[in-house]
Amino acid sequence: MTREDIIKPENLVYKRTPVLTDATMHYCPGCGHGVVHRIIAEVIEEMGIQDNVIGISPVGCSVLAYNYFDVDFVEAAHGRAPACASAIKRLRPETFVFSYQGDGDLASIGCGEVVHACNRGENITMIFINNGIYGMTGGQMAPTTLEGMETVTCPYGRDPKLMGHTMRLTEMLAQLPGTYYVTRQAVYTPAAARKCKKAIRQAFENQKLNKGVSFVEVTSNCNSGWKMTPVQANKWMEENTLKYFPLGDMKVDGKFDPKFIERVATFDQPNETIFSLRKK
Ligand SMILES: Cc1ncc(C[n+]2csc(CCOP(=O)(O)OP(=O)(O)O)c2C)c(N)n1
Ligand code: SF4
Ligand SMILES: [Mg+2]
Repeated sequence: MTREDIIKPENLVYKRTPVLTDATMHYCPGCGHGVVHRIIAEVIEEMGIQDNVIGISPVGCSVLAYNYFDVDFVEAAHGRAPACASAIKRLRPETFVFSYQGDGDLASIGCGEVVHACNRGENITMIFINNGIYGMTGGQMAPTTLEGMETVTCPYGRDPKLMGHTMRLTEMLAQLPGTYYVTRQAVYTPAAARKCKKAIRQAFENQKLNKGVSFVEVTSNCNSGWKMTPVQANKWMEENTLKYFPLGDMKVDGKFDPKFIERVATFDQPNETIFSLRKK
């Protein structure tokens, strides 16, 4: 096949979705944020709702998300995206509203906001990027940092006696009656990204039903904060993070997944939470 044949429109196998702008993303190579942005944009394009979507961007590495999506956007103060999203959806119920937050934003400073928005059962889509660290500010410990994991604020590894346990916030939210769909996905392989896209599509489609929050956690890496190459970070995530934050649905159509119920029943076994990630 010649170059001319390859570039014919009928042979096109990949194109950039028009829901992403031409702005160059500032994310580190290998970071999950860019992949998730693309997935969300593709879902918006495929659902034909570009003119009827309002996104809420957080404070964190994805603070500039509003520059990358060609849809209406509001920037919320740190942790406040669920409150902003709730108000916007109530005022404009005909729009598809989604919040986008990191783990420092959602699980730390915004922990109260997200719990109450989920408890109220707001009819919105929430996207939660859990990379186990505060990426933007230089790699401080987040509630989701694994036990034993080193960060700049726990350089000897997170000690649960001093710093609390690694928080599985998504599992907590699934138990609130206001959540209708709760799932944990990842984007570290093409297969995982495809599954994640299905979940994000579902989370947007659910807004048509007006049944409550659709919450998608995407377990991701922060290769810069973790001081690893992108390949090392994805391997590390698979070997460590996914053991504590396993992928899969927790709640679908307002009902618990049986595997999720089994898993939650083991949470009182303290040994399950002990990791030995220290490098020494
Ligand atoms: C009220 C307030 N407190 C603290 C900060 C500083 N700050 C900016 S981003 C951030 C953490 C971001 O981490 P995360 O939400 O996990 O996003 P990531 O960069 O990892 O994607 C913090 C603490 C701020 N901007 N505003
Ligand atoms: S610092 Fe971490 S979260 Fe931020 S863009 Fe880089 S890899 Fe992604
Ligand atoms: Mg983070």
